[in-house]
Amino acid sequence: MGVINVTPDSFSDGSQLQLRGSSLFQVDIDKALAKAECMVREGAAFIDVGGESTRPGADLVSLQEELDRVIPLVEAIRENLDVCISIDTSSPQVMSEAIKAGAELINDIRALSHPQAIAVVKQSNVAVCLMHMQGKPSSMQESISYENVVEEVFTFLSDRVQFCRQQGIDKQRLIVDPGFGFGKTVAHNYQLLKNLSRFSALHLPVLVGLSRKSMIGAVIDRPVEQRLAGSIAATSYALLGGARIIRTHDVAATIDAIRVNSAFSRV
Ligand code: 8Y7
Repeated sequence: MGVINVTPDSFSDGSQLQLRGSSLFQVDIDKALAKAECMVREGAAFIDVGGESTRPGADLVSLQEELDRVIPLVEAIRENLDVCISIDTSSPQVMSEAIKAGAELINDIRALSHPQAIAVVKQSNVAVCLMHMQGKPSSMQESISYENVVEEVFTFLSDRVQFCRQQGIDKQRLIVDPGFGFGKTVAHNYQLLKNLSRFSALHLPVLVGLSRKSMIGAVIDRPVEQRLAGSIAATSYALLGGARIIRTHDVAATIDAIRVNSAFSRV
């Protein structure tokens, strides 16, 4: 899953997608589409389009702004590329508009916690990625507390899966994600990575996002643009632990890691 963030403060690529000479943030559709095209050529099966920055302490984005950022890009990808479009949002209106524009996967870091989100999912046949987060993006790294992070994340995901199933969402439409970096210390993140196979008890595909995250930066002491090798190392452990979808900013290198893991797993 290749990531395309269309946020002005995205730490890894948003600023590069800003239109030259405009003071207001506007998405450069041609650039974003070219980037998506490149990721598809490199082997991405999904493109994850996000317009809300979830960095700790990031500004809240208005509904209209989020729609303006993501919907034209979803449409452009739908018209030009043969790839599954994932929409990274927690807003039911954005989900609904993105589905109309061609999105087939809802990637909700808030695991459908908005009261109207489940209705949107029910009225469609899109897949949903349910992710664990402790707290909310603005303050999630401030007061982190777990007795047993692996079991608490497992129970949360298990409950959200049960909720979706009770609402009539087919199991085949669900994906789970432990949410690396979302209200977790570096140690919690590595405990989750080491015990990722625990989540196979949910009998659903596991998605992980490790790419360039601070859990990588914290151990190698490098800025975001120098975290590829560290991210690939972590990705290999995740694959060994049963991860089925890897959310990444670096598709080509991640595909290589997946191929090496497949060869390793086959013998
Ligand atoms: C994840 C994610 C981000 C993740 C899923 C970043 C939107 C932060 N991380 N979605 N989103 N899983 N499902 O560093 O780990 O890319 S944003």
